[in-house]
Amino acid sequence: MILLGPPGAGKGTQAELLSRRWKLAHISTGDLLRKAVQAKTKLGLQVKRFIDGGTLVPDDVVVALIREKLPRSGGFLLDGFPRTIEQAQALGKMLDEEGRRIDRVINFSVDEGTVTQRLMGRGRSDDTLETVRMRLEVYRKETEPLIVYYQKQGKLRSVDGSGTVEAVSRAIDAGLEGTP
Ligand code: B4P
Repeated sequence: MILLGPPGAGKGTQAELLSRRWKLAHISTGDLLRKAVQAKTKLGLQVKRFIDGGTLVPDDVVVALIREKLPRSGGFLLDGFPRTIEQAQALGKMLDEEGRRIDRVINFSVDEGTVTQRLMGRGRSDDTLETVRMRLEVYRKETEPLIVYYQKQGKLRSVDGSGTVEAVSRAIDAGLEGTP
């Protein structure tokens, strides 16, 4: 399963709940990249400026990270990946080679005012107003086209992400009904 949506849409929040309920491995590229930055690993030093500036880490770096972290068997939940068409194509190819596939893509629709307010309230180091604006612009340009990409594959379920954590969780459950 993939969670798709603008920054601050609640992907990370719902991923925690979903991965527990559906017993899926939870892979958050944002968390993995932030941990690498904190630990000052080679990867961390390479990606810090992208995260701090609110732009995307280059596709080849993130795809290599996913290749390393994707469990070889069992279900998984991707939170914050893919974020570009190139990343989605690389993921599709990777899974095809292993005879696996993405079953569902949950798209969180939330307006920009709401996500900005949430992120400003969180106060992570990349949650400044300037960076949030940049992340939203990058989302519109690079990530939003994935909605149509997965819609065409018949995998997309859109949920209203603007309610409470519980309301969004219920909307996801309803959207997943009938999922094999
Ligand atoms: P991410 O870590 O993916 O961060 P995000 O999009 O800001 O957060 P998310 O949508 O998960 O929101 P959350 O649940 O935390 O990315 C950070 C950076 O990493 C990117 O800018 C980029 O540089 C890099 N990166 C990551 N993946 C990449 C990729 N694939 N390619 C390239 N670069 C990549 O919720 C936000 C806040 O809202 C929280 O405080 C939460 O408590 C609150 N909240 C959540 N749901 C709520 C609700 N229903 N009501 C009220 N508040 C809510």
